[in-house]
Amino acid sequence: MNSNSKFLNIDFVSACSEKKLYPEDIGYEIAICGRSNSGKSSIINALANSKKLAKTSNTPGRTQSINFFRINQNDDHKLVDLPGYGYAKASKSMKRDWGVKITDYMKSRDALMGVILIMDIRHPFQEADYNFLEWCQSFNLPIQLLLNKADKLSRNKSINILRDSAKELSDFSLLDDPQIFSAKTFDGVDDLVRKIKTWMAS
Ligand SMILES: Nc1nc2c(ncn2[C@@H]2O[C@H](COP(=O)(O)OP(=O)(O)O)[C@@H](O)[C@H]2O)c(=O)[nH]1
Ligand SMILES: [Mg+2]
Repeated sequence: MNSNSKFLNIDFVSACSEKKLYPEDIGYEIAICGRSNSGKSSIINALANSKKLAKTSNTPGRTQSINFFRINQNDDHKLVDLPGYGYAKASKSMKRDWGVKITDYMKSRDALMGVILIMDIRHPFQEADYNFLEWCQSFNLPIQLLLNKADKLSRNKSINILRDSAKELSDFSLLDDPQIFSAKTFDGVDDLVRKIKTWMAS
């Protein structure tokens, strides 16, 4: 993997609405999860220093497909943008559809080796986040929590929330220290690029 660049070279592979369309289950994959609108797609763009690699949206609940991205032109290393959960206005059938899609993905991928969980730093740890965290734990994967949109708060406020979040996470295992992040100002991008490279090299 190219270790010189500050950013990752990321390119889009496919958007899959069904399991049978997934790319081959080889190499290492990191899934990006979180409530809809928390900034999953924006974070993929920030990691690549690109504006339009992953489609971002002001309307929550848009990404319903599972989107695969290749890292550094290597089919063995992928980031996966999962459909967001916790969208209050989602219909029952949308929620069921989300559950099926994400369960199909999480249960079937041997390549999956880590999860990046995104929360909006202004309202972290909603009920849907706890549910997801608990469920996610059963897969025995390392989880990195990012508190995104930190540009919306003062530094002091962000640090207080970071501290509270670390306490919240102490009940869960396999979680690395949470990080403050901003896909807008690139705060935290260096650390996340480093983390992804470490995960993929292990
Ligand atoms: N201010 C700010 N806005 C952000 C940040 N990350 C994402 N957004 C905005 O939040 C909205 C949802 O982002 P998106 O990446 O589509 O979220 P997703 O649904 O989780 O993929 C968009 O309007 C983004 O521009 C951030 O770090 N700071
Ligand atoms: Mg998205």
